Amino acid sequence: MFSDQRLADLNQPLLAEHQLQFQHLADSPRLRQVDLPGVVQKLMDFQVAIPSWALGTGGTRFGRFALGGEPSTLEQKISDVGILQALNRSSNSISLHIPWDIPQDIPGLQQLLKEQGLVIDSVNSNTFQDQKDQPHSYKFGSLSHTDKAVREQAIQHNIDCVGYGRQLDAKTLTVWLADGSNFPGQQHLRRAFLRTQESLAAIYEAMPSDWTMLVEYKPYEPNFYSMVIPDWGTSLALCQAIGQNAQVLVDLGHHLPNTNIEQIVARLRQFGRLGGFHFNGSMYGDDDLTTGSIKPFQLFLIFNELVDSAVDQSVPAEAVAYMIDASHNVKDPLEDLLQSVENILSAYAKALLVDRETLNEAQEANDVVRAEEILRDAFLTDVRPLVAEAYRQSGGALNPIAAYRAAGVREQLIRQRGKHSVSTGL
Ligand code: LRH
Ligand code: MN
Ligand code: MN
Repeated sequence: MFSDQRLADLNQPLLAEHQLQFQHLADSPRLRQVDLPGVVQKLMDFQVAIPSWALGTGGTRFGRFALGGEPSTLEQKISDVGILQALNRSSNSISLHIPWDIPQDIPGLQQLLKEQGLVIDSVNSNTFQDQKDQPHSYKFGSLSHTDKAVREQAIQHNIDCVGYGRQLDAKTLTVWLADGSNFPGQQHLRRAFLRTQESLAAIYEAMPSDWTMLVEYKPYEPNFYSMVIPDWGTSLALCQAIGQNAQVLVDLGHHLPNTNIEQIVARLRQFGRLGGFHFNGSMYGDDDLTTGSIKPFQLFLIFNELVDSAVDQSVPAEAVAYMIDASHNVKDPLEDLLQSVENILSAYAKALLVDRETLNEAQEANDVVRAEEILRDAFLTDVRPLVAEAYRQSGGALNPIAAYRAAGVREQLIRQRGKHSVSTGL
């Protein structure tokens, strides 16, 4: 859909203005000390995975308003991520959700992934819904269930997910559990934790040694009295009990209001247990809004911790898996994902502009205002020319959303797939 020539044609009218803006930024006295080509290179290297379940219009329990042209097969989902990747060159991987995306034609999928320059980064298990023909129900939990037979079924499902992932060269299993209780007394809190730990350990044992298990936490929903893994402390304790390749996954929407997420990120980096992110925007809770749409300063502060810990020799070097987990019901999902990626890159760019040496000095001297102003200087910089330059240098569109609209992508997808195609997902 987007050949190099097509992208060059779409970029052409925007090029002169872009160059002016980039130069203006490069000439700013505050940034003269900064290695801007180095920053652009870091942005070009940064990749964020796209979840297969965010490519269709999200619904709420009250309803769903289909947009049309939604992908209904794994092949179509890969092709949609290919469109994003062609435009921003920053979304080169896909996260699968089993059983919504059971891979069938493995050689065909491998070929398609290769053509689009994509990889499968992780597989997510699903023990929060009962599947057709499944002998046991997850109504009262899965890995934490009181009945061993239910736990074994859930363990086996996770092992099967690893099997599917291996066929497509994924190396990460993400586990999010809906397990918990709705009423006081319903569940024995310690025993539920221990059963979960045992089940996760069994899955971990069955995983190849070069795989990572990401353990996601969430304070409430679908259970409203207690969740078995409600917070990062519980995730961390489970990971520490299981093994070094078990890591904590931070979903930005899975915190109670006003939680200091950047501090959680700093702690997990320090302990060598930050495995990855699910990026999204949150006003109240697990809203799954566009990343950076509600709290851009918080997103910047999270990236500030990531950049700071990356240059600190005392922090364990570890791979962090970046993924978006957002989906809702009023935007075109592909435009929403382009916005999310752009907001993530902007937060990263701003974090890279922080004058870290002066910040350290100000912190050591307890100069509160100076320290805060250093962060504000970086946060308030308009980094859009840097992000656009990263898109351009990596062969993408200077303005991915404008290019998406100018090319009439959604209209084409509706023509190909119809007005009522339905995607699997949340
Ligand atoms: C539920 C949830 C969670 C998982 C996703 C698959 O809250 O959004 O974040 O990662 O479903
Ligand atoms: Mn998530
Ligand atoms: Mn969620």
